[in-house]
Amino acid sequence: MDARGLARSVRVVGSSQGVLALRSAWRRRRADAVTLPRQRGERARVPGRVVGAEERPGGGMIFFERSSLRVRIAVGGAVFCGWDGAGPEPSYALAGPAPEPDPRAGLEPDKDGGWRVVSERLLVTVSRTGTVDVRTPGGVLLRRDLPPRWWEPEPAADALSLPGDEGAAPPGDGAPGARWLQRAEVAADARFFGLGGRAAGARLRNGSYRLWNHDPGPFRPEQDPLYITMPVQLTVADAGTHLVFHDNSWDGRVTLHEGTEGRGSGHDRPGRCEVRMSGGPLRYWVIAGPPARVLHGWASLTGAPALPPRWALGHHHARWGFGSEREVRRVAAGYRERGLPLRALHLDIDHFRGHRVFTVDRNRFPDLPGLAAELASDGVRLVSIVDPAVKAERGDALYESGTASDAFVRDAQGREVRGVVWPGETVFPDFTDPRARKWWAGLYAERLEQGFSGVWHDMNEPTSFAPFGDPTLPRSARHALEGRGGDHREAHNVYALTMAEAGYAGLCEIQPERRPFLFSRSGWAGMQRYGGTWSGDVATGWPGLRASLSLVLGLGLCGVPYSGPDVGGFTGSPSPELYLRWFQLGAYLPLFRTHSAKWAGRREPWEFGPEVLAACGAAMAERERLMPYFVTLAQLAHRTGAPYVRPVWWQHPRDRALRDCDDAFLLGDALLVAPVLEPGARERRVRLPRGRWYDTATGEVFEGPGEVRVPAPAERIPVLARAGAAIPVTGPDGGTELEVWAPAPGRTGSGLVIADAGDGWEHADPERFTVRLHGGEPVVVREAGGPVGYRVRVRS
Ligand code: NBV
Repeated sequence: MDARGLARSVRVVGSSQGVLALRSAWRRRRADAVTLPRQRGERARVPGRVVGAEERPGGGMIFFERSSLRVRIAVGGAVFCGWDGAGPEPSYALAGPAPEPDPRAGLEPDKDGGWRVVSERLLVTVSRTGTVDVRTPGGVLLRRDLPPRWWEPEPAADALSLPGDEGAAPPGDGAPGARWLQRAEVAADARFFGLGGRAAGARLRNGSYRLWNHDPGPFRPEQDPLYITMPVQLTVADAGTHLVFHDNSWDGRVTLHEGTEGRGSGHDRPGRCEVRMSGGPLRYWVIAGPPARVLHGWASLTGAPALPPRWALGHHHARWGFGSEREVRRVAAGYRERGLPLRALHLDIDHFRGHRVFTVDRNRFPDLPGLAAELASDGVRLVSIVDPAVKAERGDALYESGTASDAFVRDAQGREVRGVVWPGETVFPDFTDPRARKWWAGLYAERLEQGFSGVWHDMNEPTSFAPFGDPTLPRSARHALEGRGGDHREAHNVYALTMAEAGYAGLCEIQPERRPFLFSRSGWAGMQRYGGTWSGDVATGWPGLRASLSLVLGLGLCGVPYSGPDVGGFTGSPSPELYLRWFQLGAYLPLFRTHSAKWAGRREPWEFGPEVLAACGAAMAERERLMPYFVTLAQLAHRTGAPYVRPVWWQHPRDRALRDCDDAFLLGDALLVAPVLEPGARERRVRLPRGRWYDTATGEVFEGPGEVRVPAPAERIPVLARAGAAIPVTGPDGGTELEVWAPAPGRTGSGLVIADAGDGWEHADPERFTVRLHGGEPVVVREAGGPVGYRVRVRS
């Protein structure tokens, strides 16, 4: 949060907070100045020349004069490179132990004294000075990592890794070790995606992106970084698609420069990418292949995306400042009376007693379990916000129990680190400590007893209000880091990830028969194992609407498939038109939630006039109709890592025009959604991937690839269906039916249904269908044989 944000929060929670925040910011500055090693001189180091190599499982260890490089190809094809003795573990990103090395990948001498590791899917060559090339088996270059450079603090630590050092833990005692830089080159035509949630994406333009989770306050698209940063880059080029993940949670920066092509002159300038880290290990993974395979590989490495319960795929409504049970009932009734299918209501910090997490203000919310039961009978769940900061006050039950469990972050002198958040002076659980996680996990029982069905983690970058400097914990604050010990410089970016781990474990343990519903504002690589995320405080305005889509697309490509914006934006009052266009986009995103700040205008669909209400009603009805499709997409994301919301180049990454298009998206394989992102538009251009597409509203046929104009009246945004698609939808009788779009002549189509029970862990078998033309009419056949089992509705 910046000064503006602080000023606003001070207005909300009182000026005494401002004084506390000022004191805390000074304390933070002093603690860091006293504790963190002052920068003396630095000595630069490069690997030097190769001096030897040894075969190791999945590849080998290559020794240089002043460093070593472990190259290891895993079963499944992911390549691991670790410099200076860094191994794949320990890692907060990996879902479990590092994947087994591929026994078929071997080390061989290469030309000019270099080495190479050859596997079925990739060829890795290491030059005698430490340049690492990753190529397709056909020899096409995907990326070239130039020899890294380290800067060791003086007097130089003995960072030279000797033979036998493999697997040594990265610096974990809080010493930064060396900062480092690695430059890479990619194809001149390559486009970059990823790096977590970046509002200006989804395609990342030239520039520098910081890796440090941050609460920017209400943000506009040009603001960076935001709440979720990740050293995960996806590069898409004619040569192929690949993901590179630098497994390092320290503060860093990625600088990207797209290349330029010499148009046949042979003078291509490669795309460049530079990663700088302020400490921690230099180790990275590369996963290559078509986009779907890359995301599958990423999910295999870092974990399957959590499966939300079915209700979480419906419409949610939230507001900071419902303020009372009465207001919650009024809003729920507003939806009910208008026949608008609402699935969840979210209670923000105003339902806490004095903003204290895991409490209830009983004056304003006297009977939450009763309210929850009443809403549940209408199919509406309650979701609770959960902030990590705990009011630091003797006698406070949560504070006392956390203290008894020694759960809070301490400074180098062993004193509790205090910050300032909504309840006033607060302490922060150290989620990198397994004991603290266990303690925290148990607290979710209280939320479930209050009748909540899910949780919404906020303020977990972590944010501590500060009128100056970084609004987080001191960089010198100590963390357990699973027993290795270290400080906030290493723990900061994984704070929310480990909080999510605790919350998820708690919910699983307390309600083992239910799927936890959890989404978190901040996070890091691997967060999808525990749940999703949302846009955070996206500023209301047309740029914010566009940013909403960028965030969802970009996060999906980092393996986090479940997310969505604050529909209508967090701040201010959107015009009816902006609200409607946001709502129409939201209806096709995994998390479909209206939300806003306490000081912002209303976000209920009926607050914007009858036309907007009618169009919002239509969008909500369509969302409900598509529910079986969303359930299938959630299952697919869980099983394969493929995001629900995919860039339009997903199946055609070599189509350069598609690569540059980020104003539309594919929802699964079957639908292409083209939101209206500009005021006044009543039609829009849509760039189509190859094949035949139908405007689902008019039935008009379009042939891709190419750009077409599609009507976009106020009542709806353009949605196109792929020819041959069989889409599971809710039929008029409430049962699932297959909506079928005829394949183009001479072609076939397909469909998939994964009909899960909506909650619980029972495995549902995928049902696959083929669509063929017979006498000009589409016919659906179950691939496993037997009757189709669903009513078929032909739409074209
Ligand atoms: O808890 C209040 C808000 C919440 O509504 C929002 O969604 C979060 O992103 N929260 C941030 C804290 C304060 C924001 C100024």
